[in-house]
Amino acid sequence: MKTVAKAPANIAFIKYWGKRDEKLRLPANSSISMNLSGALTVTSVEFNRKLESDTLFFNGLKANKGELQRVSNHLNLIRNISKIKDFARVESKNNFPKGAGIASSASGFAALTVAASRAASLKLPEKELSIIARLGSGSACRSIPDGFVEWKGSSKSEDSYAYSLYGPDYWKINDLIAIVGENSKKVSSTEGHAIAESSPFYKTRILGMAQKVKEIKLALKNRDFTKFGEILEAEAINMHAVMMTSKPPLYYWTPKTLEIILKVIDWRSKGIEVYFTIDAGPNVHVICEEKNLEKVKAKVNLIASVKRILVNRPAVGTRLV
Ligand code: 2P0
Repeated sequence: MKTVAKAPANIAFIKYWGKRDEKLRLPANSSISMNLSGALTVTSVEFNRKLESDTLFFNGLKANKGELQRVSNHLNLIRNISKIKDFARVESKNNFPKGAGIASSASGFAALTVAASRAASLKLPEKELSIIARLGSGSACRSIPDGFVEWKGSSKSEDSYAYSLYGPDYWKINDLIAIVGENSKKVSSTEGHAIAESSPFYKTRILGMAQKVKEIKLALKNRDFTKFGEILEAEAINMHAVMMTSKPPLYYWTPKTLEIILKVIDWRSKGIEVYFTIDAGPNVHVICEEKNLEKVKAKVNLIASVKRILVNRPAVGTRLV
């Protein structure tokens, strides 16, 4: 039976950078995110007795060996639980550029987890799906539940999963992704996590995370956009400071990234309430309230180095199609 699932990417307001267990993908801290309505992966999985190996297609093209291996390892988790021995044919499509710092691994492993587990006739609860997705790619666990999400850090695999804090309709805020670069990044996130600890600022960062999570959850509860924005923007800079001071240093920003950062700060000083966050890539996520969406979009559009804008609202999590 062929099963199809659709998963959103997510943007972390409090980020996951550094692991306490690399293999189990247990994060050094809890993180907070929002699912993105405009950055989706649709994945189909079909287990078939006649196949002699797993096959994987991305946007219609055969995947490379490394990608196939990571997906096969993930399918093995599901095969182990379901006792299915068949290989699978997996087809995955994104509506956003791969490796541009928009978490394609998040939506990818979330969709794969839900599609493959159902194709294997498993009916797993959301918590279980989130844990399995996490084992494929940490941030993928946050794309399983709806809307605004917390992924709990823990030293135990069974306790490190994501759950919904609020549904997608809870708060009308937007993430406009200003795309300035579509090239795949040179250093993968997995490699980046592994060297995070080499930054002299890493320990200080981690010590402050629990408090930061508490504060942003309070801002979210109060729908206090000013507090929310101030925390998420400082958090993005904090993470990038660790990235840039790792050994070797990771510079995900390009001059275009900084150009947009400065614009956002300038717009804010002129009374439009906008904030930014940045993932492991050059693109800037511009965060605003829906009442300012058109105004902000027009401003981002005027920046020559922005190739395109992906407009997102909060979205549901991963669903079978
Ligand atoms: C996040 N990122 O919280 C952070 C912010 C990028 C910057 O999670 O090794 O692809 O597969 O668990 O989840 C990207 O790292 O890493 C990421 P793995 P993942 O969204």
